[in-house]
Amino acid sequence: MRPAVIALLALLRFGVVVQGDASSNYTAQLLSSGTIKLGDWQAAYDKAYAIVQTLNTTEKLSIITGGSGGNFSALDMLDSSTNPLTYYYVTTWPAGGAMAMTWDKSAIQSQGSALGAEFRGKGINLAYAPTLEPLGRSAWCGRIGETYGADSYLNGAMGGSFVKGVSSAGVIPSSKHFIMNEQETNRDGTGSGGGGGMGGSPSSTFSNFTIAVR
Ligand SMILES: *[C@@H]1O[C@H](CO)[C@@H](O)[C@H](O)[C@H]1NC(C)=O
Ligand SMILES: *[C@@H]1O[C@H](CO)[C@@H](O)[C@H](O)[C@H]1NC(C)=O
Ligand SMILES: *[C@@H]1O[C@H](CO)[C@@H](O)[C@H](O)[C@H]1NC(C)=O
Ligand SMILES: CC(=O)N[C@H]1CO[C@H](CO)[C@@H](O)[C@@H]1O
Repeated sequence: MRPAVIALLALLRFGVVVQGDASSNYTAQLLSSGTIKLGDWQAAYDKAYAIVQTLNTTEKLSIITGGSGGNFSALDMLDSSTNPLTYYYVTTWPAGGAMAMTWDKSAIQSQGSALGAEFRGKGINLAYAPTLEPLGRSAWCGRIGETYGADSYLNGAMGGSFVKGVSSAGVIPSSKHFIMNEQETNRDGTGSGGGGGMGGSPSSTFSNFTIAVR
């Protein structure tokens, strides 16, 4: 998800809290007081702040309940990393495992851009892609081929290229799955759709995924 979108949603949620509780100004304490440095997120915060100033209460409520408001279009999300799921007449792109074997980051970025264009063409602005987990720490996991392989650095490098491609098409990439989602056992029982298995990934999995986020 783009930083500006996350900042906007956070701002709206905290903003609603502030109005209900004047004794604690969360906006000032957490974000705009200068106490906490936002770093790379400062520009996103400023953009989100500017948009929120243009919204009335009805529009704010619409956005935090999943709708549109002002110039902000509601998030319309859909799987997957290889095609806009459930649509006919769209391309089915090669899976991550096959793409990783090319060792070609620019090919993966082009794939991300082309996939993003197909999502965009369907009016979808957030794609559940790329797939970086499971890494295959559990041999029982059935969907390792969707990722770029069992190496977290490789997944970070390839996933990062894919993210750039999807973003360039004007679609928000949402890397998946949950961190340490390494097995499918009882997956459907979680109701989350993202899988709840905790396979015990080493910390390097997490640290190296930050490459894709950056
Ligand atoms: C909260 O902080 C903002 C930004 O500093 C300020 O504009 C607003 O008046 C404050 N609200 C309250 C209830 O103190
Ligand atoms: C908020 O803005 C929307 C769209 O501009 C408008 O339709 C609506 O009437 C406004 N609501 C209020 C409470 O002012
Ligand atoms: C909303 O979008 C319109 C059309 O692109 C633009 O003219 C206007 O400045 C935008 N408003 C805000 C608050 O961004
Ligand atoms: C490129 C990068 O960030 N590599 C890191 C991957 O994770 C290991 C273990 O945490 C780090 O030592 C590497 O620096």
